Formats: sequence, C-alpha cells, structure tokens
Amino acid sequence: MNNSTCLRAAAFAAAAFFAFAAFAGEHLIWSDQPSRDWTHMYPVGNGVMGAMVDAAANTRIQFNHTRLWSGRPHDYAHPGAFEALGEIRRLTFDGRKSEARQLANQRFFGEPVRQQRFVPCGDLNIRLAGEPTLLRRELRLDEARHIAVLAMSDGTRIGEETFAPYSEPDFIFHRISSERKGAVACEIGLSSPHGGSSCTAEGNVLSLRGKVQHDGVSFAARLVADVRGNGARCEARDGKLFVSGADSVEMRLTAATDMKSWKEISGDPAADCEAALRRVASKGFSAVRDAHRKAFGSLYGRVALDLEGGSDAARALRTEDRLAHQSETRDAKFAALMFNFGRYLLISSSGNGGEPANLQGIWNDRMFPPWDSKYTCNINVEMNYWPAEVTALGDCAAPLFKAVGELAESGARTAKVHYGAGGWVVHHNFDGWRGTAPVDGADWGLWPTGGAWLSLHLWEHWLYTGDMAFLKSSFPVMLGAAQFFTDALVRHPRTGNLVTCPSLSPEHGGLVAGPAMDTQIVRALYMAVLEGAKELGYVGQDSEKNPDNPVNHVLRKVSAQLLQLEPEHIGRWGQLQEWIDDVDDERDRHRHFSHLWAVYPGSEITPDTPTLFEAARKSMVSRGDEATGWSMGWKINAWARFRDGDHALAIMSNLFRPQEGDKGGLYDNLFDAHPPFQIDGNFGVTAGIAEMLLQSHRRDEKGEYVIDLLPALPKEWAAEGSFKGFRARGGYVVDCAWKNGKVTHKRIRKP
Ligand code: FUC
Repeated sequence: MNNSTCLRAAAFAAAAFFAFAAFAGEHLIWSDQPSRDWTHMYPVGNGVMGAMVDAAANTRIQFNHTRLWSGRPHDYAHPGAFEALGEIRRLTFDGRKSEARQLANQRFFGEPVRQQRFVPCGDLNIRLAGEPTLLRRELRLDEARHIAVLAMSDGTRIGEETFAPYSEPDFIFHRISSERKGAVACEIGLSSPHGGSSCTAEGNVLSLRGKVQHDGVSFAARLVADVRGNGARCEARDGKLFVSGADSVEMRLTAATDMKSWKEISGDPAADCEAALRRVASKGFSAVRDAHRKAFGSLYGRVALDLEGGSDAARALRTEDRLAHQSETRDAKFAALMFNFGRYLLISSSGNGGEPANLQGIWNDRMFPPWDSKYTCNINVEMNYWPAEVTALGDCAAPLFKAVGELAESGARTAKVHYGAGGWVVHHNFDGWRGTAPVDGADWGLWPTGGAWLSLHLWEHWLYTGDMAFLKSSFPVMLGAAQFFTDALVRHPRTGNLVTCPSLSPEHGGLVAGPAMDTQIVRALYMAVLEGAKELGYVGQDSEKNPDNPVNHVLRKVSAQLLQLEPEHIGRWGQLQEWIDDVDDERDRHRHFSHLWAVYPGSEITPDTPTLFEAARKSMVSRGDEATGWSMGWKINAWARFRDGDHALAIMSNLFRPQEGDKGGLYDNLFDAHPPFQIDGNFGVTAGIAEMLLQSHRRDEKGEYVIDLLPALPKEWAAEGSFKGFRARGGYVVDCAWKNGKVTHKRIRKP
C-alpha cells in the first residue's frame, strides 16, 4: 500500500468514528468550543467511577470514585442528648423558639456537628503534541460515550473517545486515534488534589496513590496505556508516559479506595487496581465498548419520548447556544433532551454497587464542595430518585435502597440515644458514614423525618413493580421507620393530636411542633406499613394467635395512632397551612414548600380531596414561579399534579435558561444550577415531564391505582407526541401517543 492508499484506508476505518451524529437531537450534547470551566465539561459514569471530560489539546479527565469520602466510620450520636429532649419539647410547645434552639444546639446535636465530604479522586491529564485545535466534542447519551475530534495544523484529525464502561464499573476507558498512521504523540499524567499524593510511571503504567487528610480513606488509581502502530513508542519518565509515533493509544484507568462500606476501612487499593486491570487485560477496547453499550442501552433504551412543538431554528446549534435561545424557540425537543439527560445522569451516577447519587451525582471536583456533596434528605436525595420508577430505572435505585437499610442500622442508635425510641431515625442529612444524628444547627438539622421519607421510596418500588420478595425484605426497614414515630410522637397540648416535636418545616421558620410535612409523611408511612403488612399476611389471623409478636405490637400502635395524627389545616387566606399556627405569609417565596409534600411526591391531596386540593393550589401560586434549580424541579411536578401543564411548562422554561447570578438555571453542559451545580434539579425535570404525561397515584373505589394519561399536557406540546415504556403503579408499562391533545394510541401492559 502506498502512502495515499494507506491514508484512505485509515480514513475509511475511522469514518464511522469521525462522523458526528447528524443533528443536535434529543440524545446529544455538544460543543465546538473548549470547556470554559468545569460546568462546560461533559459527564460520564457507571455508578462506581464518574468523570468530567474536557477533550482538547490539553485533555483533562477529572475523575471521582464513589467511595472516596473525608473522615472515617463514625457514630455521630450525642450521648446524653435524650436528657435534654423533654425541655426542648416544652420550650418548643411554648413557642420559645430561640431558647429551644439554643438548648438544642448545646445538647442535642451530633458529634461533631458537621458531616463529611465526598471528595475528588484525581485528574488524567493528556497533552497532545502539535497543539491541535478542537473541532467538536459531543456526549452521546444513548451510547454513553464522549467523542471529540481535533485537527493538527496539517489537517490530520485526531479523535478522542471516552466512556465509563457499565459492564466494567471500576474503569474509565479513553482512546486517542489518528486518521494518519503514527500521528499520535502525547504526554500522559495522573494527578490528585489531595496533598501528599504521588504518581509513578513504569513501562506503560501510571500508578497514583493518595490519602484523604487527617488519617482518612486511602486510594489508588492506575492507568495502562496500550500504544498501537508500527513505530509506536511509550516511554516512562518523570512520573509520566510519553507516547510517540502511534496510530492510537488506548487507556484503561481504574481507581480503588479502602472504604469498603460505611463501617469498614480495609484492604489495599493498589492491589485492587491491579486485580481490576488483570480482569480486563484480555478484553479488547472495542469488546468492552460493545459490552458497555449493551449494558447501558438495556437501561437507557427502555423508554422513548417524542415531543413536538416550538421552533427548530436553534436545534442545530451547539448545546450552550441552543439553551440560550430556548426562551425564544420554546423547542419541545429541548425538553425531551433534558428528560433523556436526567435518565442518562441517573444511570451513570447510581448503580453497579456504588453509593447512591449525591448532591452532585458522582461528579465533584472540589475538596470542599457545596454542602459537602453529600445527601440532604429534606428534599434533595429523594428528588434524585423521583424519575427512577416512572421512567423504568427502578434498578438504579438499588444503591439508595441499600443505603436506607444501612441508615436503619445507624439510625437505630440515634433513635435510642436522642429520643429513647425504638425503630430508627434520620435527620436532614447523611454522609458516606451514614450519619443520622441532627447536624449543622437547630434551624436546619432538627428535623426527624428524613428516614420516613426515604422509606417511602421502598414502598413506591413495590407499588411500581409488585415485587413481593422486595416488599418482604424491605418491610422491616419500613416498619422500623414507623416504630420510631410510634414512640417519638407527642400530643400537642392545644390540639390534642399527635405531632412531631421538636421539628421544623424544612429550613423555614425554625423549631415548631407538628409541621404539616411531618404529619403528611408519617401518615403516608403508617398507611404504607399497614398495607404492606396486609400484603405480607402479617395482620389478621397471625396477630390473634401471636399477640406478643413485636411486628403486631408496632402495627397495633401504628393503626391506633393513624387516626390521632394532626389533620391538615386551611388558613386565613384559604391556603394549606405549613404549620399548625396560621402564620403563612402570602408574600413568602421560600424555595421549600414542604407542606405541599402531600400533593407531590405524596398522594394524599388530589382532585378527590377538592377542598385541600384548592388550598394547596393557593399555597403553590403564592410561592411564585422563580426559585433555585431544585425548587423549580419540584414545582414542575407539583403543577403537573395540579393538572396544569401550561404552568408546569412555564416553570420549566424558567429553569431552561443559562445560569446567571444567583438564579436557578442550567450550565453550558445542562447541569442544573441551584446555583451552584446541584444535580437534583436535573432529576426533578425528568420526573416532572413524566408526571405531566402520566400519573398513577390516585385510586378508584376498589383501591386500584388509576392510570391517567396526559393529565397535564401543555398546549405547546399538544399537537403531537408519544412516549413508550413509562411505568405506572400497579406494575404496568405504558405507551401512549397523542394528536391535538387527544390520545390516539395507548398500550398498557404488564412487563
Ligand atoms: C437544602 C436546601 C438548599 C440546598 C441544600 C443542599 O438545605 O434548602 O437549598 O439545596 O439542601
């Protein structure tokens, strides 16, 4: 073969790779600009490894490992806390908030009062020789692959391909190849922001070691670079690899930590990296990529959404410009892209035995991330999982379900030490070490309902799947969450009903007794537990034969207390009250609107309870349409439940704008901005779109869940559209198509 034939052959072989997706569709995020900053980089992940990719002349792949946290196994419970509880309660019931706060802060808070941080692992840095310029970089959501193409000064194109194999979750794979043989030359290094970390190079291997400060978790990362091509060379020097004359270089990057679980630090991360590399040694790059696409695709491909509406004028623009024009184009396909992106992010950040998706999913580059990149459970971590069941990604919630089981264990000690109660409790945050005690301070942390809310995710999984084995294994956890309240609820001196105290309406208004959200969650949990017990045959005959059975003992208390819980209250301007006292302010635009929990994600307040429904709607209107990212995510879902698709879309449009100042919006890579970046808003959007098109939370007279198609279809999307593969309570798979706002096709089946 002469030179030009050779060139043509190589170009032909690479054609598929260099051919970009033909249009800026609903499965593609792209730019022809190098990343301006971290929120312009594109995420890949497989639940264990997460990475942000910036492919350029100086490529940076900033990576995280799911189990890299500051701190060590730790019990945050505060011995002696219980002794202060009675007095904190008395002060709270008396409305002496600041004294209650002061005493709580002194005597009732976790030790220490702050939880730990999810921290970054390292960076893979690649410097390409010849300073090529970026032509284009793109994230293909349906293939879970990042592709970039650069051009050398002579026009030769260099391609970079990155993915986090779903089938090999300890890895990130990266390949650089060239159209012209022997044209790849680069310098490859690994670094880490953790002080004292070091990297060595030997042969074609880089080895990074580090330790989180203050005797924390140890970690290691290892990279093997396979160079291809006749004259290809790889030289190890000064802790880096120098590649020259290669047709391509294939990199396998793995990382491991000695954090084996929330209660165990053990093992040898370097040895784990080596073992992982041995496992994939005989697997070719393309074979792993094919297995990855299959594994990822089996989740991503379960659902399809087609939305029509608005103008397609900006559809072909790079993603950041498409976003910037969204307010004029009102392109429905952009909403479909955001829907798909949320599913992409959930699959990529939650699965494969990793930790649950945290405030930033699995993507964090900061040593001191906002809110520690941990788990806030007064809305945020739950919102992460709102799209899971309805968009057929219930499997991706497995890490959350596992974590809830662990919280039940650590939370049992907190329940005992702080409340003298049985069962288990989680307050408004947990971390990698499953801290469950109240943290941060009374006005945020003294909220005992996080575990109850999380437990309801177990219940929802059962409702969506009908998986009896799952219900059976999760039931003790749900029952334990309920048991805590059977011991810890107290009678309100004025109303005579059972309430939580001390507590608060999340992050709003300070310490009170019986905020509406608490009662709504406890009521939903009690009802779920009673229904679950019935499904499992724990009530009825058994309880008569075995009255001392602890299960039945708790169940008896649950059913007795259910009728004594504080009811909902409607206040002076017709609003649903956030608190027992009628003090809601009509001008209050607080981002949390916790008293509407019963509208969404709960299902106590529906059109079937018209008076409460109307009051809740009033409260929602008063909160306005602007908010932080996650709050707008919640509002989309709430307006869908109010069956007002136009309002849901109006909120969504407020979120679909480039992030500016302190307003919620989207970054260039379509990550949600609180600001700063917080992933919950992305998931809120995905769940919200599903909720606009399909609802299944209402029940008929026989108690069966009702499948409600297009309950909140906005006018702008009415002309035409379809979805496939959504899930509904009762274990159904639902397909639907519409024209002019009317259902033209539906298919409802069991999987
Ligand atoms: C809750 C919210 C904040 C933020 C934080 C992580 O405390 O009130 O807005 O989202 O979680």
